[in-house]
Amino acid sequence: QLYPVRRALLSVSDKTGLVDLGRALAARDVELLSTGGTARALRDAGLAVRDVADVTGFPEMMDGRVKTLHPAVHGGLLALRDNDDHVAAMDTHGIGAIDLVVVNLYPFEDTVARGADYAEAIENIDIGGPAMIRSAAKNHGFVNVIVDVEDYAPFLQELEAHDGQTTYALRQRLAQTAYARTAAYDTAVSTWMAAQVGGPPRRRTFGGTLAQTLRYGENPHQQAAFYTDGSDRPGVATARQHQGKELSYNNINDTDAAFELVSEFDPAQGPACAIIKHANPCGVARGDTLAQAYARAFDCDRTSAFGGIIALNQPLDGATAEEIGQIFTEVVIAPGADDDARALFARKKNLRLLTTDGLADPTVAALAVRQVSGGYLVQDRDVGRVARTDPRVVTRRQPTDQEMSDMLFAWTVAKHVKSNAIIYVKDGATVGVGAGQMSRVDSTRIAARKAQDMAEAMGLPAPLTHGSVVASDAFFPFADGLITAAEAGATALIQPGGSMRDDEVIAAADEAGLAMVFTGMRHFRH
Ligand code: 93A
Repeated sequence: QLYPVRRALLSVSDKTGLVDLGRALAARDVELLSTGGTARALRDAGLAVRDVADVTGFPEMMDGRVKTLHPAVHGGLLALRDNDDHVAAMDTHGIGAIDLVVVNLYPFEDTVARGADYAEAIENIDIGGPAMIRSAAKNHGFVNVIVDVEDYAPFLQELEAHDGQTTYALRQRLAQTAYARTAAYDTAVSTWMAAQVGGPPRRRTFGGTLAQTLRYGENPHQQAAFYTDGSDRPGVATARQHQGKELSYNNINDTDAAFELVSEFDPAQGPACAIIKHANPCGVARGDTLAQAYARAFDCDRTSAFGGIIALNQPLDGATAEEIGQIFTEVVIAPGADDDARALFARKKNLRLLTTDGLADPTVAALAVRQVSGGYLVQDRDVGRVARTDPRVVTRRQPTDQEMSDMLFAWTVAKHVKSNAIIYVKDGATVGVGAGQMSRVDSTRIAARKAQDMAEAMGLPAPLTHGSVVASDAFFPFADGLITAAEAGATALIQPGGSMRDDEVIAAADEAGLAMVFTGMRHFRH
């Protein structure tokens, strides 16, 4: 099971850590073989390297398209060391065994991410690299394959621990990583090609890199891990955590929901805050200051906000941190945090603070993938937006400017609330959220009921739904939901329209003196 590493082939595009690795291998008398640029980098550092061209007897040709695709390489990787026929074939053809392959591939993902043209993308499809990775990984009984720079150090530790040899367990683990890498690489190529071709591809795959093993999943008896897709956009996957214990599965899910929602609110138009519980917002608000935005979001549903996840659209400041610190909060995520805020939070051991480089882009096109048993559902991310002039007024009464602003705010929030979603908003703050109910009228009632509870708890003369506006993520199938909203004190309503009974619903709105607008767009979220 323990096999010595005597000969290594190094061929890397990303030369990070290469020289140190080469030195450490050379110090163990490992012979180094290498391709053009890699050999040059090693030689420049004073290391003895043999060119692969010397081993194959062929020069690198066709702009490097053919460098390592040769039996002298692949025979050396694939030969079973304990098989007499294989060993005889190596002897006959003068093939030397290769015990270690260190390869990282042409940077195809980065090349297409920076918008390279078709020809350049094609030239960055690595063929020889994945071929070597796959050969070496297949023969992991004897051969080691490293595809990640992060694996250099643990590999050298293993050589150290076993006197220049490696264990089967290590080689097997490296092989698994190697196949995941080539699979992800081909996934990137095929995803890019799918976009070039257009339409849903005949086959598609999904890849990811382990970012974190989680303590458990949605529940303690479920194992879980977090995989990232290589995106460098601001979000929960790329955020920096400054304090507090590790994020849990539910924390990551909720933090994502919070940050995506708050990113809808352009900081140029003022501070905004979203508080999330169980993937749904229990308060979203704008304010003159960030602290006020938080306080107003908190006032929507103080009970639910306990242990919530807070996202801000501007860097966290001391005053806001002070407010947030009044109750227990799981996570705060913001595009930065000043020293005052950091110092205040440092005293709260259980609070996690995450910062990002800016907000998420709510307009960026992407695929949303959901698993069902037996497959995946794939759709475009919901980037639908309604501009101020889009909604069509369908009632006798026109909405006021304030009602229109609040309706658009409510509509934006509705996109981030599980259906059936009903959102009451007043002066740029949610005052009632009805989420995830199986009937729309129930969501309408629950949101109003919660607003009533809050009014009682805060000693207000009337619930905040009085004089509010309402957004509904899909049309009202009957007038009952609208009537409930009107009874709760709503004065205007935004919804997609398109029900068979729109006439009834419009008549009920006119009857109650409501202004109502149709967006012609739906925001289901399940
Ligand atoms: O064009 S290739 O697909 N043809 C090959 O035969 C081949 N062999 C290794 N690309 C090939 N490579 C890749 O070259 C490696 O995967 C690595 O990314 C790169 C290293 O080239 P250099 O040593 O010249 O910098």
